[in-house]
Amino acid sequence: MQIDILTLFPQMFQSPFSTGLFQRAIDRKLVRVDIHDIRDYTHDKHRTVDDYPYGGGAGMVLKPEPIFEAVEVLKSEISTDGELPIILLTPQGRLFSQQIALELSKHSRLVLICGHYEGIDERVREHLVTDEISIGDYVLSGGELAAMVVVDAVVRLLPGVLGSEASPLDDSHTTGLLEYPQYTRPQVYRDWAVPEVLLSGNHAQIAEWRREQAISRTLKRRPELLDKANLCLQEKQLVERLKQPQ
Ligand code: JD8
Repeated sequence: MQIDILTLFPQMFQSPFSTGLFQRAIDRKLVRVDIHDIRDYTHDKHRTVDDYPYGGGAGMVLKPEPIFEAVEVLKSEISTDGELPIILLTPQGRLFSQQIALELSKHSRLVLICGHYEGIDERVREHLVTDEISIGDYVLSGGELAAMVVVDAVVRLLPGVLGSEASPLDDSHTTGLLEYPQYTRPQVYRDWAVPEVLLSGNHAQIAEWRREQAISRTLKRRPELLDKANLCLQEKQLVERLKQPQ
């Protein structure tokens, strides 16, 4: 997969993509992430990327020309078979989810556009962008951190990025349940003991305990997730029992 990111703050992308899982995926050529400075696509002496809003009002608006030109250069560079998603990170976008990450991971190429502080000329949305994504209902100062969130969630789904032992299909939000509690040594820390069942060596019983914990935790913290989770009859009965007042 090749990911191109358009931004006014290329430096912001340095550390996340040169660390851990990302670095490994890039080194192994499973993904390529290219950061483009929108300012490089201006033509005037001052490298102007924004201007006053028509109709007046506070703040500035990102000009359309550098963004169109940057995307057009990217489009001309490659013969993408199939459509090229051009994604704008914006509070007005569809709410990002594991489902959307999975959908994006099927493309061979993605272009992400990040604004910062200001709004963006509406003609970019209307005539260039093919998808608008928001990572959540809170206000960020720009699209950069949102782009990193999207890229992180997508890249770990690419074949070969996770080690063989971890499967993205087991992830919480793919299974539809929150994760069960985990423990490591010491067996007793400050009087707090690890649940007995985990020391039993009885793998069937451990699996059952973990599934129960995942279900009761989900019911308590994110009950709306249970509606979409894949539960067997026995697990559905457990949910009903847990719902009864104790
Ligand atoms: C892009 C500028 C700043 C501040 C309007 C547009 C995503 N989930 C999310 N929250 N916020 C953003 C986001 C915010 C952005 C930009 C994404 C570009 N801003 C805001 C308030 C006034 N501008 C986001 N994805």
